[in-house]
Amino acid sequence: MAAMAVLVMFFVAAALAAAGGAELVEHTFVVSQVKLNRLCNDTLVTVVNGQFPGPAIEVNEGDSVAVQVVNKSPYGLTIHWHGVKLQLNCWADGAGMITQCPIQPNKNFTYRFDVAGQKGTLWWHAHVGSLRASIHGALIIRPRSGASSYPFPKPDKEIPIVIGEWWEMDLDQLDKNLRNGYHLDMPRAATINGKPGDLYNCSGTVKDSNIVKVEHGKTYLLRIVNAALSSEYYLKIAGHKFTVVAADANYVKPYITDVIAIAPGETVDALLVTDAHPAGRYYMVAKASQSPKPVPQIPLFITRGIVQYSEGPRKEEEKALSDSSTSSIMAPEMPDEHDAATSFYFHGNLTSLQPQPVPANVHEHLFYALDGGFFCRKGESSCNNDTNMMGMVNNVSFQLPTTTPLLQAHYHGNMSSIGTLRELPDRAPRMFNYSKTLEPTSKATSVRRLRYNVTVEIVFQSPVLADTYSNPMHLHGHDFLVLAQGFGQYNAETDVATYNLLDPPVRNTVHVPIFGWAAVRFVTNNPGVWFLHCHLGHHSSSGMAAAFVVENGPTLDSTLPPPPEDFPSCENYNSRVAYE
Ligand SMILES: *[C@@H]1O[C@H](CO)[C@@H](O)[C@H](O)[C@H]1NC(C)=O
Ligand SMILES: *[C@@H]1O[C@H](CO)[C@@H](O)[C@H](O)[C@H]1NC(C)=O
Ligand SMILES: *[C@@H]1O[C@H](CO)[C@@H](O)[C@H](O)[C@H]1NC(C)=O
Ligand SMILES: *[C@@H]1O[C@H](CO)[C@@H](O)[C@H](O)[C@H]1NC(C)=O
Ligand SMILES: *[C@@H]1O[C@H](CO)[C@@H](O)[C@H](O)[C@H]1NC(C)=O
Ligand SMILES: *[C@@H]1O[C@H](CO)[C@@H](O)[C@H](O)[C@H]1NC(C)=O
Ligand SMILES: *[C@@H]1O[C@H](CO)[C@@H](O)[C@H](O)[C@H]1NC(C)=O
Ligand SMILES: *[C@@H]1O[C@H](CO)[C@@H](O)[C@H](O)[C@H]1NC(C)=O
Ligand SMILES: *[C@@H]1O[C@H](CO)[C@@H](O)[C@H](O)[C@H]1NC(C)=O
Ligand SMILES: [Cu+2]
Repeated sequence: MAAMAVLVMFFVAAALAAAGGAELVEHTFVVSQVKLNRLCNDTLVTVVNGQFPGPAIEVNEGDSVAVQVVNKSPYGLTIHWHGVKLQLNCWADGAGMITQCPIQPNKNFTYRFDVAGQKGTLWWHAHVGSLRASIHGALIIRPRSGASSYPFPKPDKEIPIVIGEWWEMDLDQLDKNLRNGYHLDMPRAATINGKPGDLYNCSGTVKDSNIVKVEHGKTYLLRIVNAALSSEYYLKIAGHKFTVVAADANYVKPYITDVIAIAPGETVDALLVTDAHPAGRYYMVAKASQSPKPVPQIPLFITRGIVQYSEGPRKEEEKALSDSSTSSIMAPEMPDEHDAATSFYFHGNLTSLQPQPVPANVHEHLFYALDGGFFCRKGESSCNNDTNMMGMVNNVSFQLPTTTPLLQAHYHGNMSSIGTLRELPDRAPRMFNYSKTLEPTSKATSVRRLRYNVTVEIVFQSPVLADTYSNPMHLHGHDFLVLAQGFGQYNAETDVATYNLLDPPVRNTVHVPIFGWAAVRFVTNNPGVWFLHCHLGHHSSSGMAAAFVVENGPTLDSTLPPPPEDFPSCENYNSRVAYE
């Protein structure tokens, strides 16, 4: 009888698995400091499970995820599930001092969340200070019914491509510097899947490159993440084209291109058909873009790996090649690092695979000017200085609360206990016009309250005159419909006519072009406190950010439940003063 029951149970379980029943995907992330060798140097880095990048989380849509984060590092930390919608689960968002106090050294916490209504590539990363530069990995969401239901040719293999940076400096110190307006720290190298590639000094060999092994005549799905702090990248593979099929875990109409533009926080899924000469070897190159002169130039960051056909050079040859000769490898011609148009057009060419239900009735019109201003430190007389430059939105430079996370204060109805709180204005006091001189700004924990189930339109404006970057603006807990983008100053009268109200791309990170603007809409369907910030490290850490407080709706299923019982305690916690 018991044996029978076990047998029945077994068949039930097997049937569920075959039908693709939702599963619990479990991981343990041990965060610790290890020495990793890059650029001929052993460097102490803070990573998950000893790996850089960290492990990929792979789920089927509808699965639940439980990640136990065991903090063996000397830093307080949180992990954020970048782009996961976390419906009614803001507590799991892992935004340091927005949703939770950091998990303290020698403590652990298990994040629990469901992945529903999204398919493609997302990622996870630390969300305290600048630790995400080394603490990150891919989060891969396949359709419930398997790879055969992709709306594009079934790939023979899937390959994560994580673009990142190799920092030799202490990332905690880096964040302190950024929060103080000091923006000159730079990574030592750019990386693909953690490898700097053969262009870097004290490297120069193929073994330091990410090698993608392929067979001729196959289709590969590249799951590309920009996990870098400092730069947007152009990605190319010599002799090959990409077909972009998804961005930020939302399908797009297949778009064929030989170059992918990807800003920090963005993800792109692209098919690669291996139809080049099988005896060849091809560089995969990621090149950072940067602001035009006269903005002070950063070093040029280029990392490259190799796409290697199985029919290509064999073992004996490989050894010789790894020693020196890379001349036989075909290199792509890259866009200029100042080329902003290629990125603009790449983003402009993405449309949703399916028509989108774009809400027509906008309840809240917000205009957010993204910019920099200078802030006077205590006791400083002359502070109109590049080294005092802070990121800001509508002339407020965001400051994290120091003792109570915003979500906790909101949940307990005592937001007013956050001494630095301020309501973010809906528009810029006037259009900023920084040509040469910076203007003063102030710091505050700027929030915008939003009722549940309202349609919000935001026009993000980058500065049009000087000292500027493109700004990849990322919203937690919601996806945006990206309706339009343009160069120059947004003009409400004429630019509305360019809105794509049919099939706009759906993204968690909107690329606001350099010298330009972008317009997005979203519906506040997820109560909680959701961080909105630029994903460039030097912008977000120095204050180009704000928080949306989305109120509860009228029903139980539009009400944020209480926090998990084992939620990280804030007891005795006082983050170092945000501005020193
Ligand atoms: C090795 O890394 C340390 C920091 O970890 C740095 O100070 C030093 O300059 C590096 N050495 C080389 C040769 O790059
Ligand atoms: C996680 O924390 C709990 C409570 O402090 C402790 O009992 C447990 O041993 C910890 N687990 C690990 C793997 O550190
Ligand atoms: C590599 O080293 C050479 C010789 O020391 C130097 O001239 C060159 O600038 C270095 N290149 C980089 C990218 O550091
Ligand atoms: C799409 O890309 C092409 C080629 O770069 C460009 O000419 C075109 O303007 C782009 N379309 C949009 C809507 O950005
Ligand atoms: C800016 O500040 C730095 C560091 O405090 C100082 O060395 C520099 O002289 C200042 N520049 C100007 C133009 O005031
Ligand atoms: C906020 O409210 C909660 C619950 O009423 C209370 O425990 C907590 O002490 C309050 N915090 C502050 C900073 O007032
Ligand atoms: C911005 O600066 C330009 C050039 O200095 C000037 O012509 C223009 O009037 C300024 N605009 C505003 C709104 O201040
Ligand atoms: C921005 O804020 C600062 C500090 O409050 C203030 O001095 C400045 O006038 C503001 N700028 C504008 C354009 O309103
Ligand atoms: C949200 O508001 C719309 C009208 O704007 C209404 O049709 C819809 O039922 C509301 N949804 C929820 C979940 O309250
Ligand atoms: Cu920015």
